[in-house]
Amino acid sequence: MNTIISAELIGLDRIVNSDPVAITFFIGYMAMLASSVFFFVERSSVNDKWKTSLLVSGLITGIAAVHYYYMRDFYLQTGSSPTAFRYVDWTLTVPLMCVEFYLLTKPFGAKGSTLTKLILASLLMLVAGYIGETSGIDSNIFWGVLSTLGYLYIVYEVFAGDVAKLAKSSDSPALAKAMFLLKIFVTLGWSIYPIGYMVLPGNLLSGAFEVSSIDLFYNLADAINKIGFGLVIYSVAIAESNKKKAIA
Ligand SMILES: *C/C=C(C)/C=C/C=C(C)/C=C/C1=C(C)CCCC1(C)C
Repeated sequence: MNTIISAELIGLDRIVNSDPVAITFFIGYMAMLASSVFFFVERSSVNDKWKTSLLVSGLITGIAAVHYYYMRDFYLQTGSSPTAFRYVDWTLTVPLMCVEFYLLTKPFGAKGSTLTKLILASLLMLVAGYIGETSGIDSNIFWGVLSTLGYLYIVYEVFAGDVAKLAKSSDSPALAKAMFLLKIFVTLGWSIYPIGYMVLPGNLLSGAFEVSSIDLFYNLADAINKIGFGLVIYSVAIAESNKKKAIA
């Protein structure tokens, strides 16, 4: 009993003493939860065609909320990075983000094989990243490079592969806008993760930041990419749904 109470107190102490990592876990949890409620409730204000997209957005932030709840706790109790929870979260949510990219171009003829390629690339990225974070100082650059190959493949798909070609062949201004933002999210938003990874001991930015700041990078990036991109999908869905209403 006593140990539980004191562990709680240490945790609260961290937040009260404004440990930025602890605070971002806490805010991240709330923000993911609130976003899920928002995306689920807003499903009723968009066209049928867009309901699945909003459902997937809500699932992404919902799954993240559950993981943030545990990551926050893990960090408060141990003071170290919740790497395993982090990668379980990403292994579920990154493929769902690929589903989101696919759903955007599906009305314009996207094929299932494109989705399969995106998911395989994301799995390479995450499995290599996890091994890199847990295998120690000597090999994390090697695994980081391997992981980056998976990441670059996704960037290629969005800029020049099937996803890009389909978007070009459609004449929907809403899709064009969403594609433009998707490119920004995948290049700028997603690149925050490998920068965070580089603060690991033995990697390129090691020493420039504290090791614990890896979670600052990851938490910031998660908020931008999961909530931010969900809002992009939401705004496209609303715009397209209103257009349909105006015609009818
Ligand atoms: C919601 C979670 C998302 C969008 C997570 C994305 C994660 C990445 C883009 C991670 C990329 C990495 C590299 C490109 C190299 C180093 C290892 C990783 C896994 C941090």
